Amino acid sequence: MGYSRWNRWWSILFLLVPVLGVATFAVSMAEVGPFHRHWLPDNVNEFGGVIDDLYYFILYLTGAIFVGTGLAQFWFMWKYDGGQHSEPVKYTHGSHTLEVVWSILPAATLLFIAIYQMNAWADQKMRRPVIDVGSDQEEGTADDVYQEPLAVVTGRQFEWRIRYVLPGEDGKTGTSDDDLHIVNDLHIPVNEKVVLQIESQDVLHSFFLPNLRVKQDVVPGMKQFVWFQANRTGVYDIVCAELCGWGHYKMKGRLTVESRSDFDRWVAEQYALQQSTQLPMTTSMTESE
Ligand SMILES: [Cu+2]
Repeated sequence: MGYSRWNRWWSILFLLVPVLGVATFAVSMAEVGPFHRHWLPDNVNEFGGVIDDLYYFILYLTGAIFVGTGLAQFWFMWKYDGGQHSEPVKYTHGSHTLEVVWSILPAATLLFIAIYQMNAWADQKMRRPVIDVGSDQEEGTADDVYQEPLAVVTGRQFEWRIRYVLPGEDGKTGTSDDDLHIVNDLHIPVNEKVVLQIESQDVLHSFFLPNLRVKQDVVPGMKQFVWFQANRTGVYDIVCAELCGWGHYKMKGRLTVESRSDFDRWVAEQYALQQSTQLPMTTSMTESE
């Protein structure tokens, strides 16, 4: 096969892919130049650091292996350049030792990550905040009393329906006429543990709060909970992270983290608004009948 100038261009082009890929990562992480603010959004969740640590740990590990194998590959191509070596290729039957080594090393690495992340998984997905450990004084047992969800968030094509579970005038939750219904606009108090109940009305969605490092698939028929503690006020995104139909791209909501007093005021305002918009409708309906 002829060793033409084109081969050199092609190899440079292919070499640019991993080089530019790694450079993009490095520049984005450094938050400079055109990639400023292209890396992870600010973490405002008290419990979100563990997710970031895990993410960076896996990124550095896989990054180092990627760069290492890339360099090794480049070195072999350069060392055994077909243009410089005219003798025919010698095929060997492989190495049993090498096979064992490169099977065991990745397996051990994956097993290590699986064990290393267990606590993060349990904290994020299993240890739902408990307000009372019960008579046995031990958390994680059957008599635990869980913190009630602040709101039920229902994903449906293509919006997030939010129902605040309020005690209302009778002081009891569960009487549905007390509840506050909102679409795509979730407000939560800052510096408090918040539990949300997540449901789907139709298909698979994924409730994703990037700034809180919360991402949970929303499965129809399942009752699921997410929890977090926001530590900075502000307005953040709620997005759907599971392709759920043609309008998936617009399934966005807004999360407002505010002080407890602002939150209480907002709830009262929205509740009053809900009552005032519902009453005339009811009246006109009865009049027309
Ligand atoms: Cu969706």
